[in-house]
Amino acid sequence: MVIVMDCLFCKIISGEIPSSKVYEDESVYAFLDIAPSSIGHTLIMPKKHIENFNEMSPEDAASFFKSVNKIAKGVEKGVSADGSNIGLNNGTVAGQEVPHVHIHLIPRYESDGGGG
Ligand code: DGP
Repeated sequence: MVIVMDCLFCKIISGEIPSSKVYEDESVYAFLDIAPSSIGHTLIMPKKHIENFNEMSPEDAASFFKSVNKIAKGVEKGVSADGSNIGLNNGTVAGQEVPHVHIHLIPRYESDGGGG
């Protein structure tokens, strides 16, 4: 596994910076966003340091999205969500603030009014 010690999310993976862990296996780490857009807003990232989606190999992307699929279903069920927004800010110009690729899983609820 590649850990880059000046990377905020690598520090979260290593435990140097605490986080509210949602899920972890040998290749993926998921944790609650510090500034949640909804209850259960979860960030899902590969443990391997990859700055953005374009730098992922097709094999790593396929494996990562398999994990995202599993975690999204688990989180939605766990927080009794009615749906979710699943997104990835790819590059600074797209709003990516942390240069370690991650998915935003934002649970949505009938009571939140729906829509964007
Ligand atoms: P993005 O803009 O797509 O790079 O999203 C970065 C997200 O990371 C943003 O929603 C806030 C979250 N975040 C930033 N720093 C921390 C932190 O130290 N802990 C946690 N749990 N989340 C963080």
